[in-house]
Amino acid sequence: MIRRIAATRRALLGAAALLPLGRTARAEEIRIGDLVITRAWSRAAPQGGSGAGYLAIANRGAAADRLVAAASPAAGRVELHTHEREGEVMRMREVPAIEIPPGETVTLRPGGLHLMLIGLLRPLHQGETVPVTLRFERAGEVEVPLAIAAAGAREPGGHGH
Ligand SMILES: [Cu+2]
Repeated sequence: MIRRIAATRRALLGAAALLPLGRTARAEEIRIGDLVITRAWSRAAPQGGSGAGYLAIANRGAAADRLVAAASPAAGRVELHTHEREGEVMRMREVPAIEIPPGETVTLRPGGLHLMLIGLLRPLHQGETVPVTLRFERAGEVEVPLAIAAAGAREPGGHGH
């Protein structure tokens, strides 16, 4: 079941890569179990650096789920991060999991919860997509293409500073 979903996702990802970015970013909705994932995006970043991953996860089910791990063929590793205030500055901190309560939508966004793609094995180019595999405690694994926006963008499809 999980494998079949992954294969379907891969096929869709191949097709999505041929579409203009804006259309891809809006149309993309990924379902796995009770979860619906939308607005999956990233930002342009150089090889060897770090990239970020953002997305909205809606839990349409009656049971809580948790995002417990993520990975990408484009990065050495992917961590789950949050931002927290430390005196006057905001710092990033790794978290072991991200809770997805039933009936709620959790949004990973700049300045808040996010995926951290550490040690990029290739540059992230604006207009392309980068695949990330998310592992949920209940729903299982799903591959999600992140649409790459400009460096410094604050929203999917957004421009830089
Ligand atoms: Cu981070």
